[in-house]
Amino acid sequence: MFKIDKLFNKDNRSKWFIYAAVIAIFWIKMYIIQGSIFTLGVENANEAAILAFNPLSSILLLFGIGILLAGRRGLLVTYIIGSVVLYVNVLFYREYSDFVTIPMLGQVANLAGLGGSITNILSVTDIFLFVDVLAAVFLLFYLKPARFQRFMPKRREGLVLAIVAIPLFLVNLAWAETERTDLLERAFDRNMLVKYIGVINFHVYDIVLQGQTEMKKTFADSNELVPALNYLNEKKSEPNSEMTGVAEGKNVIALSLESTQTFVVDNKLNGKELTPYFNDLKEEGAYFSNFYHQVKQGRTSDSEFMLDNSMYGLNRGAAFFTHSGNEYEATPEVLGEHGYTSTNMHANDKTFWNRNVMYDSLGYDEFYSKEDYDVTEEKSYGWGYLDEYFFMDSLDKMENLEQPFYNKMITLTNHHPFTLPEDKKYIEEGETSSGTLNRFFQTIRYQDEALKQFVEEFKKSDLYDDTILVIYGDHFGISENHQEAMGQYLDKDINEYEQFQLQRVPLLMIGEGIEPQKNDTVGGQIDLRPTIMNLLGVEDDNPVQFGHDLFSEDRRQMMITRDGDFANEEYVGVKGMCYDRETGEEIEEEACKPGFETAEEELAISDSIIYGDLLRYLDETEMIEEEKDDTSEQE
Ligand code: GP9
Ligand code: MN
Repeated sequence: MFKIDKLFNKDNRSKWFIYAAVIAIFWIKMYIIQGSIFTLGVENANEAAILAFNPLSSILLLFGIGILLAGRRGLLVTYIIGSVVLYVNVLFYREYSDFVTIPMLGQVANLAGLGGSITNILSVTDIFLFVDVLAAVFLLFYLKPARFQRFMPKRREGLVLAIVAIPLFLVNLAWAETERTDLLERAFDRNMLVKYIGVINFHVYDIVLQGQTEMKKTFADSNELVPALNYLNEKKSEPNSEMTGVAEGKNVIALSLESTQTFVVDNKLNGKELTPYFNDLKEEGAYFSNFYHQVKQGRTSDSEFMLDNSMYGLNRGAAFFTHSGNEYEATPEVLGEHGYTSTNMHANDKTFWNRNVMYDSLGYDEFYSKEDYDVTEEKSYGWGYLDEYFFMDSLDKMENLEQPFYNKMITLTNHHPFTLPEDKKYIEEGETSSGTLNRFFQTIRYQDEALKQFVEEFKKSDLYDDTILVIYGDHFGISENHQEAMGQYLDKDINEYEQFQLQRVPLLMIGEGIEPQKNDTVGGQIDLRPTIMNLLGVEDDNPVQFGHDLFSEDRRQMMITRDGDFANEEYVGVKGMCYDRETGEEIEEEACKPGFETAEEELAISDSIIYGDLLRYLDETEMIEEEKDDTSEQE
């Protein structure tokens, strides 16, 4: 029978005391590291409390496993391992402002090879991070006080600790979700994850994620690429030959406008245009009015993924995070073979969306992130560096790039929650029932002003004649939670069809050889790569692309969303319903059946490539297929 007296008898009392002390010391150490060595951007008291609480579950898990496996010795070993893991992260953070992930372990090895600069990231005070470990070793092996000699944790106590860690972690997670919904699924940023679940739990999460990815990869084989290649071959369309090479050898700027939807173009608030500059600018190039974003949880990063790969992002999580270790044959790589330099410019933390890692996988030469911009408090607001300064600095950087270049630029200010300093509000707030939408009008107007400054300066620079500018919206800014307010602004009921049409984002291409035109073809971000490559006249021999040149006359007019909805020339299919694309009238579901089927098939094929990391088999598969073709021709 369970005896409560026994549990708290003298021996056990001192045992519980030691347990509590060991856990508390490690907890304090982690708290200090997370709070004062890492800069995690704690924004309010709730976040500070989460940060203080999050070490606990991981400590219990770690020590619990140690004790379960090897009793007292196990506790000591896991204490040391935990301390070393924390310290490796400290060093890594000082060098890279990032946390270690499994795919990045190679970089940890680099740390050791830093030679002279290793001294820059070591600090004398780091010794304090090991005072506890030294004290424990001293106590256990030198002083050997009787009380410690009697401290013999039982293995089943380890099991209890590890089990208790689980509900504690769930509490931690639920608490974190009060700040960020779908934290683990969306995994925006490692800094953010560590802020909410702590650095050790983050490693557990990373290991699980990596395990899942590896499993899927391991079970994939090269044969799986064949149906994908056949499908893509069947759907292939010829690009517009008149546009082939009109921008040969030119620089490309792909400019991603944050949260910019097509409904703002040529639209007004209280008689004032929301995007006066863009409205005029679009008359100078090819403007696409039925161009949709196709992103899911990876948001901006999904749009980048599609731009550079012409493959769909994933339905869950961001491929930038989950599949940064895959083999790709992306735009930067292909253009690199044609003498292009590829760069990214985005004045946010480089770890956001795992960009620092993914850009390497995609073959970019350089990433200019927050640390490369002159980010000061006066020039920042909300999400950070204000667009006008971002543009100005970026132009300077661009002027020094080796040409020809392919440069992606990503704006930031027009991001939820859409706030601005007073003196940057060039129009009044809206008056709908949604504060978010009301403020969005102002940030959109601000972005347009920043764009004006940039393009006008850019036109004066030497670069202008040698560059094509591709401006596109990355995704929606106003979610369906604001339908009612949107209805008030647009003066119509927002049903499923209207909501779908609100997912259109502007696309404008400007440059010599691109005739000004309004193009109504139905397309999406997946089509950007083949369109750009055709303009440059670059033979892009990666057959694994789902997009079709937007200028092509005989292209398949079809845009598929990550939810399996679609728009084609005639219909819009949303959540099983079918609408006439132009009138918005609801029609027989039957009419959309083929569209839904294609959407499902295409997404599944794209997923199979990413989950199976199938591009690694591309060369070998193509060779086998060619040989087969040759032999069948001879027969
Ligand atoms: C952050 C920026 C915005 O770097 O790309 O990200 P989002 O939330 O729009 O995906
Ligand atoms: Mn975005």
